[in-house]
Amino acid sequence: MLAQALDTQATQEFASDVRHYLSKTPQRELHSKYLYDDVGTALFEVITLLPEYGLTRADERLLKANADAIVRRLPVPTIVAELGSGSGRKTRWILEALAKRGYVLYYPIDVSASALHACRNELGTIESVHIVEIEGAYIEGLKAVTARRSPGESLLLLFLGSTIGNFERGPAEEFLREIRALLRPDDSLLLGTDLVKPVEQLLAAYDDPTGVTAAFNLNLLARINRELGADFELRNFRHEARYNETERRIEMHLRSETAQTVNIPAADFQMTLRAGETIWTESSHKFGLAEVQRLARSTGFVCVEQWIDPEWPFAENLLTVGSP
Ligand code: AVJ
Repeated sequence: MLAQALDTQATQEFASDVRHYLSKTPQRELHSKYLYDDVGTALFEVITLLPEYGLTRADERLLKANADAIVRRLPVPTIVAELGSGSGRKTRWILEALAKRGYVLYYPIDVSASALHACRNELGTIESVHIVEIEGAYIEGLKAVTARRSPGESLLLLFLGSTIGNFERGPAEEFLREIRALLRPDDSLLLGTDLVKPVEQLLAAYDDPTGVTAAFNLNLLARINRELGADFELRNFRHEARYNETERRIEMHLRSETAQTVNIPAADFQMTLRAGETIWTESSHKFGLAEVQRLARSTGFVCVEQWIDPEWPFAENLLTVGSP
């Protein structure tokens, strides 16, 4: 397909999702996957540097410290695929550890072409590692990988950074089952999960005093303005992070500070927001260690090991395809 046609298709899907999620009652929503356009991706990279946001550093520390231990559990040869590779920075340790045993094929899967470029820049020079970029959504990308591999190759699938936390708990389970259905015995899934921690610590991580997370959240409205011709007045909205105790998750919202009407021409949509009404843009679920083990079991995996960061409660969980 022509790039132009793909672009039009993506924009139409964005428009119809925006209309659908903003129409939800009583709580309007936007899908968190749309936070990551080029601006959003760059802002998220800054978030990972904030002192209040320890998640990414914990993820990286764990992978760096335990790459050899993780790799020791994998058959030879093992190829690697990653869901939402981003810049690929934390993947280096796993690839280097695997490359000690021989040639490694690495498939980063990402919807963002710029993330895939960054990934090649970051990892393209590691000796014995061959990168094949897959531009696309998670499941379609994973299907493309499994369709290409040879019978003797095991797969290590990486799903890092607690991105699983963006799913509600039911859909997270369904998603893991879908992944499981595409895997074979001997395959594994390395799943990063942010752990439950004191509420004050979580609120500071998702509402930092420099306002980077606020910019990251507000950029979603700016993106709708840019791509769908909308007239969101960004200064009339405020970033808000809440902890939902029952669901054990951080919720990001955008609060309309006044009563206002917004037009989104490309989505053929108009809405009037009440003063104080919010648009829910993202959830970040937090996990317990035993919960991850149960989640693995209930989706056809076995959690064989968990590595926990002592500084910022976060776990790297190695799941293998269980015997039936
Ligand atoms: C990339 C989904 C793991 O939920 O912590 C960071 C995204 N949102 N700050 C997270 C995010 C606000 C992040 N994940």
